[in-house]
Amino acid sequence: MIGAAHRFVCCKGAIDMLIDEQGYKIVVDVIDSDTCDDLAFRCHGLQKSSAGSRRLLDHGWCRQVGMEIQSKLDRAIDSIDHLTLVQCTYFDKSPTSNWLVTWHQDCSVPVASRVDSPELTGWSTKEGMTFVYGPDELLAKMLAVRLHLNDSLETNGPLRVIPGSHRFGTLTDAEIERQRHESEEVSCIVPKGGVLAMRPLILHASSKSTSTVPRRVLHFLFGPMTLPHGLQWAPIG
Ligand SMILES: O=C(O)CCC(=O)C(=O)O
Repeated sequence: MIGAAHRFVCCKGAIDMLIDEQGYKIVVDVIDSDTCDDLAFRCHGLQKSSAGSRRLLDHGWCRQVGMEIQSKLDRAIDSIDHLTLVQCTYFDKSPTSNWLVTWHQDCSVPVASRVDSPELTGWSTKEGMTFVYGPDELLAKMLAVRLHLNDSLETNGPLRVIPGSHRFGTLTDAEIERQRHESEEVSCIVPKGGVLAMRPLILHASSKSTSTVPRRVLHFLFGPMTLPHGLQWAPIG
């Protein structure tokens, strides 16, 4: 079922309720347009010299933007100041770099090193970083904040979400299929400089762009200060 594109404008209190109940929230006018252009320029330069796009926090300017966004959202998202910045990924979708992602949840978190525990699964290494599937109680506390460096439109492959799907924890493939057919999806239309804050467990997908307008996003991941099972966040910087 396809629902209308939704845009919620934040106000304190309501936003946390939306994130907790719906699993996502759009906040407009977080970063100004010139800064977005500057960030897009920096990211473009990086892509030329590096295939990697998950290691943006290696760069001081990106850490600074992440912290600035965190502080700007402080009044809009009650809980964000209790979280710490753990990763940033750059997504660049355009006519020359066009792609889609099928419905999934973000279950992997970047950690400093492997910990042997029967409760920890899904270990992987990507771009030299160690990832593990976060236990549900950890993933439920995490927040992804996607800064839009361009307008995200219906036509340039916006993120689509199934509101409320984060509340069911990590889903099996069959459960994802069921959610897809039984629940309404929403396109997250976010103007340039705005952010989409979302729980990583919310089911999300995106289609290929059919537009000439690029859709570039810095996807910041925030998590709680302490981790279970002796894990530690991957060092940043
Ligand atoms: O930006 C997109 O379209 C996809 C992002 C995504 O799938 C993710 O963050 O896991």
